[in-house]
Amino acid sequence: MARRKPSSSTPASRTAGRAAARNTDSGSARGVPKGTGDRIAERAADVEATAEAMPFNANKPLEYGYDNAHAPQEGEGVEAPSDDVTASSLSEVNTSDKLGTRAGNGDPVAVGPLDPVRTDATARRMTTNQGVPVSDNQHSLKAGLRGPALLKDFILREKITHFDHERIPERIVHARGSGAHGFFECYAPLTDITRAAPFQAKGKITPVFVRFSTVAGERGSKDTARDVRGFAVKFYTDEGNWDLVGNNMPVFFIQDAMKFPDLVHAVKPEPHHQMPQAASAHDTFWDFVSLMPESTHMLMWLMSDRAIPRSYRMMQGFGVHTFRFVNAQGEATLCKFHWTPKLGTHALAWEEAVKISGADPDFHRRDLWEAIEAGEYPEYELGVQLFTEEEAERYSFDILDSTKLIPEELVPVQPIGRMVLNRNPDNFFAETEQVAFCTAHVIPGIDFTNDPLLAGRIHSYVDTQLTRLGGPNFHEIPINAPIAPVHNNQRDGLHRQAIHRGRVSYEPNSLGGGCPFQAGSAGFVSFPEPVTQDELRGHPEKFAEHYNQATLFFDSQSPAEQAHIAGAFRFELSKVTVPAVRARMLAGLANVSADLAAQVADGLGMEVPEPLPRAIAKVPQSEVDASPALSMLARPGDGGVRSRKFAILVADGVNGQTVETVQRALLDAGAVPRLMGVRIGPCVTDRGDTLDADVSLENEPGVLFDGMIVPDGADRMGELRMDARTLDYLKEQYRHCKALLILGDSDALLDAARIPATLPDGGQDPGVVVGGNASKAIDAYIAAAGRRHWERETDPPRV
Ligand code: HDE
Repeated sequence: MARRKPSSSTPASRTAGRAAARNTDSGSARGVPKGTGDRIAERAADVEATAEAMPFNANKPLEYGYDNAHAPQEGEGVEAPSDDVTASSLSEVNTSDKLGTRAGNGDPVAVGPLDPVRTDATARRMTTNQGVPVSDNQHSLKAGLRGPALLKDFILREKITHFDHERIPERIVHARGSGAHGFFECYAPLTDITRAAPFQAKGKITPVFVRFSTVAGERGSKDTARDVRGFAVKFYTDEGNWDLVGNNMPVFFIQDAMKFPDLVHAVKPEPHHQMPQAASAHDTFWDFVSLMPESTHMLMWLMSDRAIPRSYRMMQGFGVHTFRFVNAQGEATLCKFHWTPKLGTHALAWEEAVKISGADPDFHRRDLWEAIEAGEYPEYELGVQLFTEEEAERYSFDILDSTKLIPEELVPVQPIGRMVLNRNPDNFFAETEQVAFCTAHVIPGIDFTNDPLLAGRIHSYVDTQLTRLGGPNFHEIPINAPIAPVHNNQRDGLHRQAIHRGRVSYEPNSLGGGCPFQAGSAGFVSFPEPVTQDELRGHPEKFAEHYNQATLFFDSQSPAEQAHIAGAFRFELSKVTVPAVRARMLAGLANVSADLAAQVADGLGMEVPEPLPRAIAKVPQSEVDASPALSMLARPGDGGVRSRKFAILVADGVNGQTVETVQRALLDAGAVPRLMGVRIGPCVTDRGDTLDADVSLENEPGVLFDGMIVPDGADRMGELRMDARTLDYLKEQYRHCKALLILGDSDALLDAARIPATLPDGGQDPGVVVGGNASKAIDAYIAAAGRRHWERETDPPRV
C-alpha cells in the first residue's frame, strides 16, 4: 500500500492546517502538520499519526485457518499520542459539577463496587426526580382550597406517574425468590483442570449474589409450596460474571429445551380459571408428566421432602447439566456442580408446610433474612464430580441427559470451595428482582456441553430479560454489572447508562488506536468440540431409559422418606379430577417400584394398572443398586439447633429459674428461644420477676417453631398448660416429629394431648423429653432437637 507523504511543516501549511482542522466535512490531501500550537490542529495531526500507525489490518491473515481458530490472536492496538485523539469533543476539558472531571479512558460507573449507586436520604430534603426541592408532600395543587386540582401540578403528576409504572413483568418461572450477597472462597488452586478465575489460588475470594426461588408460583406466592427450588449464583469474577443457575434437585423433568414451554404451561395455574396457585397438584401437570416418562426420576425428587425444605440454608444446590472445565492448555474435564449446606439438608413435614403457607407465606424469605441479620451466615460447600469423555461413554446413561444424575458412588464429589452469604440486599427490587441470571454467562475456563436442555437455556435467559428488564442494557443495572471492566462496540438501546467517549464504535478501527481490541487466547475461547454429524431432530438411544434412576432414588431413601414420597403422590394425584390421568401415572410408577405403586394406588382406591410400555427394548444395567448419598438423612450437617426457633411457654407463676436455664442453654447453642404467652406482654414468674412474652399463641402458630418447651410452674401456668390451644400446639409439634420438652407435671399434659412417650415400635422416643431437672433436661433436649423424629410417624397419625 502506497503511503502518503506527511505534510511538511511550513508557516503556510500550518496556517492552512489550522483552518482545515476547523471543519468536520472535508480535509486536505496531506493532512495537518504538527507544531501549529493550535489545539484543534494538533488533534487533527495526532489523529492522522494514530491512523497512520495502522497502515493495514495486521490481524487479517490470522483470521483464517485451523491453527489460528484454535489460538485466536490478540487484536492490534496503538497508543494515541494524546487524549484528544479518542475524545468525542475537544470541549471535554470544560468541567462542571455535573460533568465531573475530564473524561478519561475509564470503565463505566456501574462496573465495580455498588457504592457509587447506593443512595441514602438521611438528613436530606425531598426533591423531584429532576432534583427540584419539594415544598409540600401532602397536597395536590388546586385552584383554591376547595377548588379543582390543576394539570400543571408536575410534582403530583411525576409522583403518580412513577407509581403507576412501579411494577415490571415477573419472571415467567421462578418469580418468587429471595436473594443475598456473599463470597466464594477457593480451597486450593485448580489450575490443572480449569483456568476459571475463582479457582486459581487457595483462599481466593470472589464476590457472589445468590437468588433462591420457587418455580411455579407467582411473585407473591407462598414460600413453602411443594416445588423445586432455584439456587442461582452470580460470581463476580476478575474475568467477568459467571452464573451457575441451578436447582435444589440434580435432575430435571425434560431432556430437551423444546419441551420447556409445554412443561411450564402444564404446571402453571390452568389457563381457563387460573387455579391452582403455586401447586403441581392439578390435572394439567399430571396429564403432561404422565405422558412424559422421562419426567419420572424428577417426579421422585419433587414428591420427596426435598421439595419442602426447612430453609434455603438447609438445602443442596446442583448445576444439573454436565459442564466443562477447561485449563490454560485448552484441555477439558467434564464436570457436575454440587452445593452442600453446612447446616445439613432438612425438610418440613407436608402438613406443616401447608399450615405455614397460611401462617407465614414468607417463611423462607424471613428465615434467610433473619439468619443473615443475626450473623448466622448460611454456608455451602461447592463440590465437583470430575470425569472424562471416555469414562462418560461407558456409563449406562448419557451425561447429556439432564434427567440423569451421576451417582456419587460412581464419581465422588470433591470439595473445591465454600460460599458464605453474609449480607442482605439493601433493596429488594434493585437487587433481588432486577438481578438477571443467565446460563450463557460463563467465563474462560468454564464451558458448555451439548446437553440439549442447556442449549435452550443459553438462549432463553438473555431473551427473557429483554422483556422483563426492558431492553438490551440490563447488564448495566448495578446488580448485574460485573466488577471486571466492560469495553465493546455495542451502543444505544433503551436505558443506556454509559456515555461512550469518542467517535469509534466499530472494529477494526485506526481512529481509536484499534481499541477495544480482541483479547485473543487470553479471552474466552470456546472448547473446540468436533461436530461431524447430520442435522436432525432426535435423541440418542441412551436417553430412552426412563426408570432406572427413579428406582435408584426410591430404593436409596429411608423408610420415612419413602413413606413421604408415597403420601405426596397420593395427595397430588387425589387432586387430579380425571381418573385416566391417575391411572396413567400409576402405570408409570409401576415401572419404578411395585411397592410404591401399590401404596399410591391404595390411597386412591384404585388397582395398580399394567406398567407403562417402555421406550427401550433392552434396559441397561445401572452401575449402582443403592446410593446412600441420595437420602437427606446422609447429610445431617453440623448445625444442631443453631439458628432454629423454639417457643417457651410462659404465664404468671411460671418457674423463673427454669425459663432462665432453658433460654440460656438454647441461646448458648445458637438457637432462637422465644417466650410465648397467651398474649404478648409481661407475666410474673414464681420468683416475682417479670418476663416479657414477644409472641403469643394467637400470632405465631406452633408450626413456625422447630420445637416447644413447656416449663413447670403454678398459678396461670396450670391453666395455660391445659389451654386447648397449647394442647393443639403440642399435638402438632408431635405430629410433625419435632422435639418436645415438658417439665413439671408432664404426665397430665401428655395424657391431655394424647401424646405417647414411646415410639410405635415400643422404644423410647428421644424427641419427647419429660420431667426432671431443667438443666439436665435441656441438654437432652438440645441433643434431640436438631433433627426430626420421623421414626415416630404412623399412617394414619396416632396424634
Ligand atoms: Fe430456568 N429459566 N429454564 N431452569 N431457571 C428462568 O430466566 C429456562 C432450567 C432456573 O433467580 C428464566 O431470568 C428454559 C433448569 C433458575 O432469577 C427463563 C429451560 C434449571 C431460575 C428460564 C430452563 C433452571 C430460572 C425465567 C429449559 C436448573 C431463576 C426468568 C431449557 C438447572 C433465576 C429468568 C433467578 C429462570 C428458562 C430449565 C433453573 C424463562 C428455557 C434445568 C434457578 O429464562
